[in-house]
Formats: sequence, structure tokens, C-alpha cells
Amino acid sequence: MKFPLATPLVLYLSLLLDELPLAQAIRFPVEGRIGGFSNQNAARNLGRLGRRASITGTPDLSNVGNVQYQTNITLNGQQFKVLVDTGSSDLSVTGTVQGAKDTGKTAEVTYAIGATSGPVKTATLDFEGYTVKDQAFIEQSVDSSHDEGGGIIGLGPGGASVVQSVYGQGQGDPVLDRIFRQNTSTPNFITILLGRAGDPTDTFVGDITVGEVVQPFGNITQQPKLPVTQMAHRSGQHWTALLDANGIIGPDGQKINTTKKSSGNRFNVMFDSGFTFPQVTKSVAAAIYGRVPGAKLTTVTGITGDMWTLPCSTELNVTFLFSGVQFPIHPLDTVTNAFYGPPDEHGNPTCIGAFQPTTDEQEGIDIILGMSFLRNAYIFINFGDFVDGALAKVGDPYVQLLPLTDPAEAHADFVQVRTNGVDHSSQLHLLPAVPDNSEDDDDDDDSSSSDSGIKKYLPYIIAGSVAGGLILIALVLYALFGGSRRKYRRLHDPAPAGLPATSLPNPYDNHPPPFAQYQPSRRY
Ligand SMILES: *[C@@H]1O[C@H](CO)[C@@H](O)[C@H](O)[C@H]1NC(C)=O
Ligand SMILES: *[C@@H]1O[C@H](CO)[C@@H](O)[C@H](O)[C@H]1NC(C)=O
Ligand SMILES: *[C@@H]1O[C@H](CO)[C@@H](O)[C@H](O)[C@H]1NC(C)=O
Ligand SMILES: *[C@@H]1O[C@H](CO)[C@@H](O)[C@H](O)[C@H]1NC(C)=O
Ligand SMILES: CC(=O)N[C@H]1CO[C@H](CO)[C@@H](O)[C@@H]1O
Repeated sequence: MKFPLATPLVLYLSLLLDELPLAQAIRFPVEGRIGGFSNQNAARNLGRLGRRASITGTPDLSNVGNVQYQTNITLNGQQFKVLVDTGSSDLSVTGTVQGAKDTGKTAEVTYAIGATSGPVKTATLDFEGYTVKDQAFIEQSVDSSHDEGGGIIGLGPGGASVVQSVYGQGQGDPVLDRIFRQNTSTPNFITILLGRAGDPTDTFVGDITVGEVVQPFGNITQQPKLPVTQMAHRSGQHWTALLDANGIIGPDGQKINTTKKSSGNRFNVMFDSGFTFPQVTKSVAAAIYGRVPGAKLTTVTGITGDMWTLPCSTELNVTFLFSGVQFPIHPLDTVTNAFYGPPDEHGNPTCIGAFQPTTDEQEGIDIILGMSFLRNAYIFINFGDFVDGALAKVGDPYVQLLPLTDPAEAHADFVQVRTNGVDHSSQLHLLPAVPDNSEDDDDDDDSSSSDSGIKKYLPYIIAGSVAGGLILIALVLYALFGGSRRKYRRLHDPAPAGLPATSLPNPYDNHPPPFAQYQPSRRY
């Protein structure tokens, strides 16, 4: 693979196009196929099904080049294609919803990139087979960064919902709280399965379910329950859990030191289906990528914050550990070609390390595991009594994860896709480990806290297609996809702009709950 220096744009474009129609092409199968179970016990039960195991039902997610996953919803019968985001808790759609009722309130949600704002309206929602009357949502008007028919569905804990805080608990509840409380027989969990565009063997696009599991992965309910770590403020609550101590195995087979300066050695991890690139500490990113000959920490067109860039042929094996269960990361995810870094000195394209040294710090959260992780772990989120109005006896929320990636199959995929069928893995000679000074591992670091408080709310864009003046690519994407989505994805913090999380009005204190029969015992 040698490319003339003169054509980086064309190269970028052609590779981008290479990937995207694939994502498109695999959206349609009624039954996807999936293979690969790395968990030994799961493999015993499910491995027999192997690659022929059909995932039952139609895929409810579409995958845009591994950078965003979307699902269809309707409001008053009108269809919107919304980003699936476990990192925020509000529904927002772009355009005008016919017949929607105006509540007289407005709301604004700021994400890690971009923001959405507009009147809070209500309409009848259809989502995943559930119908909710008078669902509150933000009606965002169409502008240069919001395309008609798009939107975001926030699947995070209701306590972090901005709409709920302005419109009140009960009537202002996010979608899942509404679904769970309108029929208390609906099991209060969701699951998300993300497929991988460009995977030669597993072509299932992805699925999202409410109150049921995707077969043949029913075994996820037997996986260890990871308690959701509770945050100090309800508005800062996310779907989080603790990683095992030193629970990341690096490419050299050794555990990466996750000792925190503040306290303990277990990272608090947020699961965020809206984040394209997992956010890890600088030292974790360096331990994964920094020892690869030719790896560089640099800026990449369209991506905010530095990324490690390295030869696309670099196969790196990284494994995460939760409750003793291994979650191997597919090497196509660890080093991704969803974006390309600056060409190397021979003019060859460089790929990027998807586990990004964090650019976005959040109180109490050490790392954010986004899509590049979640493609390797089917996730089950039990809301417990985080559902608005739930009684304490419902129980504590928890997360279960089922490993999806079989290292041997992943290795074969990588060799086929990235190195023309030739196994170069024995030629990987990592540079000596750099002593870990761990200076960046501490999110309580005073020197950065004021800085990060500002950064946190700065809208920015991961926009491989539009930043840096690559308008042409934007136009091609527009033509391909009818302009219905932006080629970026990185969402999370639902805290409203300009309001620090701690100063958010507590809607429960200010407005007594409208449903007297409910006795909320917890403000999450
Ligand atoms: C969403 O709706 C569009 C248009 O009706 C359809 O082409 C697409 O397949 C749907 N996507 C999913 C994930 O169901
Ligand atoms: C409530 O949920 C249960 C279990 O999913 C279902 O069997 C029942 O039909 C639902 N009731 C209504 C009124 O939708
Ligand atoms: C990664 O793991 C696979 C499966 O165990 C193995 O075949 C391959 O050689 C490993 N590659 C590297 C570079 O360590
Ligand atoms: C891990 O990092 C901490 C903090 O920098 C350090 O005190 C400790 O010795 C390290 N542990 C190992 C095994 O390197
Ligand atoms: C890993 C895991 O949870 N395996 C379980 C799958 O389901 C069977 C039957 O329900 C159990 O026996 C396994 O332990």
C-alpha cells in the first residue's frame, strides 16, 4: 500500500468512501451474523453456534462508518433518525414536529461536541415498539449543524435530564423513564449491541432493545453484575462501573498501572454509546500506543485533541477486565482507519489509536468507554430504582457486559483486512516502557481542574469530513446520505451550558412530583 504524497485528499476520500458504503450496505439484512465469543464459559454455550449464529430480529441500529449509531423513532408519526446516546438523558429532534404541543419551556443541552436547544414540546413517541403519549422533547430548528430529521435519543439516567429539570419530574421525564413507569411490568433494562463496519466476518449492524435481550446473547444476564457507581450529584449521574484494579492488559501482555493519585487503583468507567473514541488517561494511551515504533502523538484533521497515529498494519492486543472477565478489543478497533492521520515519511497513510488521551474531563469519571470499546462488549443496563418514581425496593442499578470478540478470529480479521493476508504480528517489537510518572492520572489535579471546567462545555467537533476545509468530502457525504447526518460523533455530558452541574435547580425540590402515588426515594 503505497500512496503518492500529492493525493492525501483523494486517498482520504476514497478510503472514506470505501468504508461508508459498506456501513450502508450492511444495514439491510434482516438477519445479521455474528461470531466470536471470547469468554470461555460463554463460548462453551454459544460458541457452537459460532459464526452461523443468527441474531434474531431486524437490526434496529444503523452504523455510519463506526462513528455513529442511529435508530429510527417517530413523533406524531413523523420519522426521525436519532443518535443512540447512553451518555445523555434528553430526546432532541431537528425539524418541526407536526401537531406537537408547546410546553412554554425551552431547554439547552451541551454535549462534548455541539449542543441542542429549542422549545420543549410534547408529542406521541414510538420507539422500539413502545408508544408514549405526550413525550417531552427538545425541538431543535434546522441550521448548519443540525440536519432536518436528525436528533439524539439520550438513554442515560433521568436525573441528568435537562428537560426534566425545566419541565418537571413525571411529565418531563426522559423516554425510558416514561416507558418503564407507564407499564411497571416492562422490565427496566435496555441492551445495546454495536456492530463493526469493515469486519469481514461479523456483519450484524447493531441492535438496541428495551426490556428484552438480543438472542443468542441471553447469557448476558448471567454475567457478573457491575454496580453503577453513584455520583455526588444527580445531574452528573451516568452509566458507570468500576474497572478491575489495573484492569487493562496492554499490547505487551502486562497490566497497565491504574493507580490514581487521589485514591485507589480502580478506574470509574462511564459507558457512552455516543462517544466515538474512548477517552483514557494520557498514561494509559501512551502504554497502549506509545511503544509502537513510528507512533506519534499528533493532531488529526477533524478530531479535537491529540491522537496517537501509527502504521495501519499495527496489530495491538488490548484487553479490559471487569469483575475478572476479559474483554479483548478487536485490533481493528484499537487502531482504526475510520480517520487517517498525517502520512508517514514514505507517504503511507497512518491510522489512529482509537483510545484517545482524554480531552474531556468529568468529575469522578476516569475513563469513558465509547464505541470502540462497546463493539467488543454487548451491554445490558438495569435501571434499578433510577427510574423516576421507582420505589427503593426495585434495587440498585447495574451493568452487565458480555464479551463479543474472540481474539483468534479478530487476529484473522486483522490480517485479512490490514496486512493483505500476511501475519506480521511476530514482527511487532515494542519499544521499552517509559517509566510511568502518572501525573495525568488524577482527575482531581488542581492545575487542570479550572481548565477542564471550561473545556467541558466547549462545543467541538470530531468531523473527519468537514473540518480543515474538506468541504468536498462533506458534499460527497451529503450526496450519499442526503445530508441527514454529520460525520462526527462524540457526545456525552448532558449538563446544561453555563450552569455548573452543582448549581442545577433540583426539580424535585422546586416542583413537587406531580404523581402523588410515587415516592421517589432517590434522586438519580
Ligand atoms: C430507518 O428508516 C429508513 C427510512 O424509512 C430505513 O431506510 C432504514 O433502514 C431504517 N433504519 C433502521 C435502523 O431501521
Ligand atoms: C405491560 O407489559 C407487559 C410485559 O411486557 C405486557 O405483557 C403487557 O401487555 C403490557 N401492558 C400494557 C397495557 O401495555
Ligand atoms: C494478538 O492476539 C492474537 C490471538 O491471541 C495472536 O494470534 C496475535 O499474534 C497477537 N498479536 C500480537 C501483535 O500480539
Ligand atoms: C503504579 O503507579 C503508582 C503511582 O504512580 C506507583 O506508586 C506504583 O509504584 C506503581 N505500581 C507499579 C507496580 O508500577
Ligand atoms: C458466561 C455465562 O453466563 N454462562 C452461562 C450461560 O447460560 C448457561 C445456562 O443458562 C449457564 O449455565 C452458563 O453459566
